[in-house]
Amino acid sequence: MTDAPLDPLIALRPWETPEVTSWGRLPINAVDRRCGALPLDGDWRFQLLSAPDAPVGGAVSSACSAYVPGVWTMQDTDDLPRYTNVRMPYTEFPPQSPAANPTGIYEREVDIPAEWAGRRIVLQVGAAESVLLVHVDGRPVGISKDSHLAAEFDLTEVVRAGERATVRLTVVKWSDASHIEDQDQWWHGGITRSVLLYTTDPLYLADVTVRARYSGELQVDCRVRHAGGALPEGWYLTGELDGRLLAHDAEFDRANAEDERVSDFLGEARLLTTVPEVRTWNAETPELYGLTVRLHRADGTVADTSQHRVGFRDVEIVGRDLLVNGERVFIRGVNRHDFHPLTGRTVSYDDMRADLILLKRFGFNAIRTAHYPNDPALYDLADELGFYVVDEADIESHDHAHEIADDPRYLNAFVDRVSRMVLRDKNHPSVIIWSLGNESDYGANHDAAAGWVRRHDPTRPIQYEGAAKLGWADPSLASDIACPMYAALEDCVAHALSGEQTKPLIQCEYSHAMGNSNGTLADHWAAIEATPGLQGGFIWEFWDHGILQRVSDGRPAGRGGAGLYDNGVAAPGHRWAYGGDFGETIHDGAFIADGVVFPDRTPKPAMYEHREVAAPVRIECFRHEGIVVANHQHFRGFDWLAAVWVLSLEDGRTLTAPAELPELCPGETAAVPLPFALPEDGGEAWLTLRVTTAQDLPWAPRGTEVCTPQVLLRAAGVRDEPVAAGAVEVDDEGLLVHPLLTAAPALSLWRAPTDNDELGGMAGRWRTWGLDALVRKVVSVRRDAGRVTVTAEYAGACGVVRHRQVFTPVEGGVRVDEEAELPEEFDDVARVGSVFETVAGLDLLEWFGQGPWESYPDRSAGAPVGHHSVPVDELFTPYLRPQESGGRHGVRRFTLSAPDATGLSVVLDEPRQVSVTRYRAEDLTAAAHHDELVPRPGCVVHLDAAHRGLGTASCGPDTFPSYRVPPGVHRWSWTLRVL
Ligand code: IPT
Repeated sequence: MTDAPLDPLIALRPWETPEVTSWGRLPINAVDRRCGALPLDGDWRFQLLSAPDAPVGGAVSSACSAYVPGVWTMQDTDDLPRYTNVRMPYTEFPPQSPAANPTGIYEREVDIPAEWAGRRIVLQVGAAESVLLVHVDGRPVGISKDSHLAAEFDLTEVVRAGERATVRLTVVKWSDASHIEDQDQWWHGGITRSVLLYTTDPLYLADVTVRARYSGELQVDCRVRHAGGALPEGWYLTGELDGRLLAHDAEFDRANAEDERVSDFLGEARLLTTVPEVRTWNAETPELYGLTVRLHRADGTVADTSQHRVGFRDVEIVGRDLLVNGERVFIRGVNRHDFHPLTGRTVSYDDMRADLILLKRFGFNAIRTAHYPNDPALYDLADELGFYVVDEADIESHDHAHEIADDPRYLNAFVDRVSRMVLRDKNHPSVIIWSLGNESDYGANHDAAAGWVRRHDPTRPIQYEGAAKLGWADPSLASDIACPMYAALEDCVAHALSGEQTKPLIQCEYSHAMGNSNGTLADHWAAIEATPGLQGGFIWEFWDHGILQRVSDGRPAGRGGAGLYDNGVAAPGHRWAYGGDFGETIHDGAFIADGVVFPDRTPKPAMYEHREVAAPVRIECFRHEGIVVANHQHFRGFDWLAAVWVLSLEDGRTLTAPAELPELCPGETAAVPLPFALPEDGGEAWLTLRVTTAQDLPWAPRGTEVCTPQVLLRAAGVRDEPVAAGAVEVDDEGLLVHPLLTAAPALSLWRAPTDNDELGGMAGRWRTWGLDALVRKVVSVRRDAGRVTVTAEYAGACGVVRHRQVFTPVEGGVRVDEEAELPEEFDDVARVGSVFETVAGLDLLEWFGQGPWESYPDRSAGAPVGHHSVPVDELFTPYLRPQESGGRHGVRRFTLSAPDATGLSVVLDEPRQVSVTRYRAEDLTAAAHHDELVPRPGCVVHLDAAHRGLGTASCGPDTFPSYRVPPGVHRWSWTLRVL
């Protein structure tokens, strides 16, 4: 230890003092100072201490540096990321922290511009987790907590223009605040958002509050201050909205005047206008106006300016409906964390923009900022691209929720976090709901925060799941929305039908996207759209938070890993790390990989399912007067869309014709004539409307696919395979011998458990039943005029499946009729079907059925029926933890071929679940990470008579009973031919 007197900021031990939320920090506000500021991002000298009160090793040496903004946990320090969900990664109770408490000292010099002389100078730290201590030239300046909002400190009296100052930012990782930042994500430490210095005139805009109504009324409330204390005489404000001058609210001015313009040191003024024929804002047509507020000195010169983008819109709850501009809008939302596989919690503007663009392209219109306020740029993008935002305060006390919710020591922190979020984000039209946080039980601290919001911003509703769960209709609770998480669909529908509903029902989390998941999403949306009172929800979640990790030394690749991934897969020598991969002993494994996109933002197949359930254009049905097309938007027609008709015939033909979308208002339908004379022959016929963007949009170039609604025009005829002369070769074990098969068709009841299967408990039951290791015993092989009947038994641990295969020679191949009888014990299995393996070289799958993306019985709405063609290596979806993957639903027939067009074809008796991959189910079951998989040279082909739905049981409801595989007799048949 040094003999130096203890630093006062350290002596206070603010990391164990929840009452202290800040010291010396300026009030947050909605005046954007990013433009024209002096950026301080870049490499800072850095030292990582073992504890906040450990001695700093002399001058912080320049030998070691850290990049700002960035988390040190991803920058080659020995403090690595760790992942826990609910539980804290240490045992200390709130407000205590562990003695081993990594603390980063960031230091750099800053040259204060000479022209800033006489001006006010402010340091802004965009975000630091979890306690920030600021020193300038060794003098204590301030403290801040609240890891996802900026902290500002007035340096006017601390630095001198034209001179150099040394800024030191000390960031303590674990604190009393960590107990209320216990969100389900990686634990990091560092400065995660930009640091900057800005300057203002001593006379400055302290805050601007914009209220822009659907009616076109605009009210702008401004607060003015002077650094010297007393305001100078004669200041005044002007405002301009896209060239239109705002008027002063005379009444407001008069009231203020009587009050001596509020006070000596706080000036207030209100500007007004009404825009006739205003272009209103909503997520479909996010119209924005530019507002400039100017603060003038008495001589008319401008002392300060504030720019805002204004969206005119109303949000209100009427009855049990949440209305935007009077419309009951559907909330097609996703929960989005700040995440990047190389930089952890630091995300760039381009990254945020890419996130939102992708979401727009897949039909999302809403974001919950799970579980903390996001970077200011995200809200700008949401305003601009069109998203409804549930803005959530940085409060999750999950592990100690009950204690903290009523703990008065944390009262200040709750109100501080919620109020600071509201003060910063209140002017964004995208923000339609304030959220008090996540998973923190419900207590007086929440009510205090809600009270602050209701007084300060009566224009938006509040939601909080922890309150709502105590009674979806209870008016006394802090939540205006019934916002459950993972509620059973039948409970939601029952509530809406009960007559008891008083609040909009919008699930804050639903359809948990872990691994191969999001089963029953289409069923949810069918119910939501059909049931007044249900308004949607937020899928959990956007990201798979896999960190790019070097396999050689187990460290995060960090910023050097740029480009070391593609299409959802990490480059050789790397993998996507999840909980436990950095040597943590307490962790929650792959539960961190539960998003609809891979860690590199590659969309998972579930995204296509969402895109279709959100389709703005629907085909309702096919009637004698034509195809009935519907507009499923809330505010606009189809003029932004183009379309083409595609007719897919079973015989292989695909016909196209231009489509004219009818002029329809939201909610309207119209019949359009059938674009084709349906050919007499050709078998099963499907008509698809391929809808694309008609022009370049901020989020999609012209021609981007928006949806592909579809209707069946003609059902399949009876498929007949007449017996032909010839023989089928079957060996003494009853196994088919075929030149293109390396493993004969056998019965399969096992799939590599999905995360839902594992965490939902199904996989455990299947293992207990022995379905992963069934023992086949041939019972009889009967040959009868070219036809061979094989009976076998597959024995599990507590039951035997009888299986019969009848091999019949048919024209050019063999028909296989199969029957499996499952004992009552096996009352819910993964699949019943055939599995076989092919020779190497058959690398292209072409099929008629649903596709082209992966689809499953309860997740197939996004995969239209048609002719699809995908290389075998691209059929597999590289879920982070290997599991059942790559299935295609509703397959009628397929070929597997080599480049010289040799290969095999299979025709199925009915649309079936088929998968063709390089992996056996046991290969997938045995691997923990995708990079451990070794592809087999041939193909592993599954044809399923029945395949269990995916559901969402890793967190939430299982698939519906109708998508489960019952015991008893299953029959299926298929015909195999050589091409
Ligand atoms: C819920 C959390 O709010 C969210 O952060 C995440 O953990 C999600 O579940 C699961 O991935 S809480 C859960 C205990 C229902």
